[in-house]
Amino acid sequence: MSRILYDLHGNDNSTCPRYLDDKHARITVMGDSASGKTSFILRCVSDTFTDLDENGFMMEDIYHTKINLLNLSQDINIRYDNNTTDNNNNTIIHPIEVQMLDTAEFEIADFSDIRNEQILQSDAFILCFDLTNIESFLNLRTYQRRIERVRGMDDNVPILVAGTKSDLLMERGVDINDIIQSLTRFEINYETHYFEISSKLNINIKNILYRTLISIKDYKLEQKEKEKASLLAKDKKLSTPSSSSLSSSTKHNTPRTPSPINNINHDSIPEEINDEGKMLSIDEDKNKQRVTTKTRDLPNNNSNSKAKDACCIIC
Ligand SMILES: Nc1nc2c(ncn2[C@@H]2O[C@H](COP(=O)(O)OP(=O)(O)OP(=O)(O)O)[C@@H](O)[C@H]2O)c(=O)[nH]1
Ligand SMILES: [Mg+2]
Repeated sequence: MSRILYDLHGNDNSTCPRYLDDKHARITVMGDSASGKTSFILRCVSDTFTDLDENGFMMEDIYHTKINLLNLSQDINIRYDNNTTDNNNNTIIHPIEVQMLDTAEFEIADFSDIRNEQILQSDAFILCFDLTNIESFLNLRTYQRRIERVRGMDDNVPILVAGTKSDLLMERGVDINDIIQSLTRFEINYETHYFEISSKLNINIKNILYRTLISIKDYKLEQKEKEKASLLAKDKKLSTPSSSSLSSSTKHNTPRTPSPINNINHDSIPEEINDEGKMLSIDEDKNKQRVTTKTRDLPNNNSNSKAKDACCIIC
């Protein structure tokens, strides 16, 4: 399998902690096969819907788009409170470069490094299930557990849930009360982090995208505050009388506390999932599926810019 990871940006900010990068957002879309992931992403980035055939299956892609949060909020009639201002107190609204990773369905035993790396590099996750397919709903917890195991239980990385194909009203197979109950159990806020969407009819697509980007903003802010607090605490400790013998240069050379994001011990990721408490039945003996990867050009793009410079109607 070829590597498919989020793009690094210019000026080699790959070493920059994710919480300092407020111009880019990386969203990983997960869910069972045929749960509507690719259709959702294509609606987000190019405002199109194509009835995808089997050729669309099992491909992992990264799609790019630019989104202006203010425009997006106006489209869905939500007041956008932007607290980012320049020196003259003017509001700064820069478009956010959004990357959306379309993952292939993964097996419960798939602990490949590449998958873990994808999870670590993400700023948010959207878990898709098909409202007409109960199994895809029951499998949601698997994806959430995988994220928790790789990123740690105390990482509040945004996880949103999309119930897809909401236009297929007559075929709906998942009860709303079951959804509320399960999400509450998984500590996912049903009111703010759950959306019933239709990529076909373009229902709630902008709403879930907006909520995801706002959640990313809040999450990065929270990370920044945590980092600041930890540095202050360190400084305070160093300036106590017991440490007065330290020279000032020693203090300034104090290494930065590693970001919680970068401070994950890969060795601590267990070899297998213990699924106590999971509400789903998964065939653990299924053969691991091969994942193929490919970068797919978006419709309406310049010939050599691929998905990268796509600018959707949302901008
Ligand atoms: N009616 C309806 N059909 C949809 C919608 N979204 C996706 N579909 C159809 O559902 C099927 C699966 O959609 P995909 O977007 O390919 O699903 P996927 O999750 O990317 O599937 P894999 O790539 O196999 O993991 C396709 O036939 C889509 O046309 C929707 O909102 N409404
Ligand atoms: Mg797909």
